Amino acid sequence: MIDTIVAAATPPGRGGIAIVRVSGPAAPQIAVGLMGKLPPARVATAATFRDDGTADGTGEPIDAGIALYFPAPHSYTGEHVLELHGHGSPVLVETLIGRVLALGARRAQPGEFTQRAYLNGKLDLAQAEAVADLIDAASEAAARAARRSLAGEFSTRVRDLSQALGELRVLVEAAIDFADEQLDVLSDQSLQVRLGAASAQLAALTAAGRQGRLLTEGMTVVIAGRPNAGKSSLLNRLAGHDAAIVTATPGTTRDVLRERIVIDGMPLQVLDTAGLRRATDEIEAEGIRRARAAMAVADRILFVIDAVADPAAAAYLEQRALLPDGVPVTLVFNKIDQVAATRETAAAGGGEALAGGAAVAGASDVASLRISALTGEGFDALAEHLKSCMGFDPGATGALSARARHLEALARVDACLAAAARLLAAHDAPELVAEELRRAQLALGEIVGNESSDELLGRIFARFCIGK
Ligand SMILES: Nc1nc2c(ncn2[C@@H]2O[C@H](COP(=O)(O)OP(=O)(O)O)[C@@H](O)[C@H]2O)c(=O)[nH]1
Ligand SMILES: [Mg+2]
Repeated sequence: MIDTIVAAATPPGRGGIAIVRVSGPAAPQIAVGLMGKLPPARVATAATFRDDGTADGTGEPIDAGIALYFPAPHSYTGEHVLELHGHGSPVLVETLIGRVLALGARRAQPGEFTQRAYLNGKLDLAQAEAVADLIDAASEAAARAARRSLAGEFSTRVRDLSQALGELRVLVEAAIDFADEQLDVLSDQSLQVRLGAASAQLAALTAAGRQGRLLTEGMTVVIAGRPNAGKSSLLNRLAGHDAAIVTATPGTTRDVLRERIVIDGMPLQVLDTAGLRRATDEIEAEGIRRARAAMAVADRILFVIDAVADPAAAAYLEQRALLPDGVPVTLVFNKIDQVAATRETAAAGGGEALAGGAAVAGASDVASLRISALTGEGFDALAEHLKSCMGFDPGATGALSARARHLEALARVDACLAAAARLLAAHDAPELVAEELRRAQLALGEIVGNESSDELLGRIFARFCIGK
């Protein structure tokens, strides 16, 4: 038995109009209990919302406003929905909700209307998520990306890709069933071509989703490095205020600090962490453990080096093996204001000081920048670097709002397709190729939330009416 839910659809506070929304099978009888009649379907109807005794018209009026009734299945949730538009007073809203509860509804959980829309097939999972992204959009570009995903563009492209992979599977499964002709089918160039096309489709989808994710969730950048390198100073300058405590005492930062900043419309979550070294106490050890956990899920690590104390980036070379795999690193040589001074002193003394960031032995694969968190030098280049390495394009028009979970699923699809391509190239084991394709489809199904393998098998048999 599905229950009936109620909640205010407008934000709390005073305003011109407040809307209370009711969804579920009891919505019609609640309408009658409240107004003495059920408003005609989809027609804005003036009504008085009354307390007890409505049926005989004696109930005390709570408010007068507009009622809208959307009979199932033609509503947002797919259930009977009743919208009550009243005066925007928090007291009236609460009284009205209280009355609806007395008439048999219960309070809705967060997101429950959209959850019901999903369960009733009004939206798929990615679209349901786009509803939240649209509401949360912090910029016009983010709203545009969410709108496109909500309209189903992202889901459609996921399904198209899934279908392409399904067709490929059909061909590969055929090779398994006809073992004698296996080589012929597998060596068919068209398989390779189709797989290549699917990979290209995936790459375009991932790129659109990445832009959208950058617009909605922003990327996460973790600042790491030795104690006293200037990590907290870097965070403070990026944030534009003193978010973190900066002192000359190593080991000052113990917990992970998060700041949200925006660079040219790209939201950024910047995390400052405890310096990486052998901890001197339990709190610092926990801080370092948290620093490593934060790095593991970062989009990029800014590894801060004290360019004066450590011009050859020994701190990085020492930590390199301990950094999480697959998270790109930028070496940030800090305190260059001091380097210049040191260099002058050294030059005066006839020597040559090492200018940090010139080249780091054995670390040619990482980007490196030179900044001064004290003076702000190099921060424009840092901002440009962050935008370009994240692939953020403020003018991008094809962005589709996507979540980390979608991109993670797309990454798994990519791995499966790469594996399938390798197997195919080796003219080997069609079962394994089919398995990779199946796993790729399952990952895609997770995004929209409704791909079942039974459905897929059904499609295979429907296409391959094998009468041989
Ligand atoms: N000269 C100079 N000093 C800096 C710079 N950045 C940080 N410092 C100093 O270095 C010390 C450690 O800075 P802090 O941000 O707390 O480093 P953290 O331990 O890595 O977080 C403080 O005394 C800062 O004032 C810089 O760019 N130039
Ligand atoms: Mg610090």
